[in-house]
Amino acid sequence: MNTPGIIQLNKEFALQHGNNFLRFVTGTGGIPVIELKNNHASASISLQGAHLLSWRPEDEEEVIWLSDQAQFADGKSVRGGIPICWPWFGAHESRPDYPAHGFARTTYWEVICTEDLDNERTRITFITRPLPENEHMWPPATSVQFQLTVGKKLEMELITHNNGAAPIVISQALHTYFRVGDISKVTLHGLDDTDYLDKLEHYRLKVQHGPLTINEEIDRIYLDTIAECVIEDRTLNRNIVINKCGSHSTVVWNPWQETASKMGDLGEQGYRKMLCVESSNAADDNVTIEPEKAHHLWVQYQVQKRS
Ligand code: TA6
Repeated sequence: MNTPGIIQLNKEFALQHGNNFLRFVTGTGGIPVIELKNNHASASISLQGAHLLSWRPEDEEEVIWLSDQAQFADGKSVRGGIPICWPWFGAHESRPDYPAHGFARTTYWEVICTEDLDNERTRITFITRPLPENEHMWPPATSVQFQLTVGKKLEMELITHNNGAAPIVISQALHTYFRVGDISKVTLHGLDDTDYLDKLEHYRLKVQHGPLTINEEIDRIYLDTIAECVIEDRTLNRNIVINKCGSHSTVVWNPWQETASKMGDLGEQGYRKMLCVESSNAADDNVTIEPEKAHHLWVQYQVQKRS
């Protein structure tokens, strides 16, 4: 975006209160980025994809992993952060030529509101509208809004409205790349006894027994689960607690070394430092939205020190 565009965004939506701020800057590749700080956290969000790139609660290390090989360019998805997969998750059901994980992560989102909530939390509301290059892929008569609240906790809400006269069906995910100290010293809790589809074995149905440790490639859709998940990180000595609503599936992904090396933008050792735990509506958890109704996918993260 050109400088006048950034100046205009700052005029309309910048916030400043003492040392706390929200401002728009030109990020890598010329993509506009929001930088913000309040009493409890700092964050940055790219307007392409309304893609959160960083969330750092006060006195805490970065929580979100971003690849050092991430590419920032128009229409390119960013490896890391929190991509919004919408209005479908994974490959499109009937159109293999459509982009994986939908188009929301590579399209521009407009800011419609920024709010300073008592210096404790900062809220940004985004919408995205059909554009000539993607309108053929939109579910008919649909609008979508994304609300991000940054503070001690990170809260996100992805709201899909059906404004039409017929039901619509979507799938989606907040494809969060969590930053971990060392994947071999991480345990994921919350999915014990849960059925999952193993993408690495042609979506074979299996059952999780006990907590999850990761020492090889993993790509799973856990089914029929609304459970809180906890990433126990013994290196960074913290737990990341994940809560959600409006989602009955959870995706867990780490490409491990070999697959990562083929991806080109994950970096040599990146897989050691990340774990995707995605609050989703995936597989049989597709969502049908009736006319004049909306679906809310709500997610909240918080960090707790391990004792
Ligand atoms: O959410 C897991 C997954 O669907 C994996 O199968 C893996 O391919 C990953 O997402 C990344 O997808 P992307 O399109 O960003 O390369």
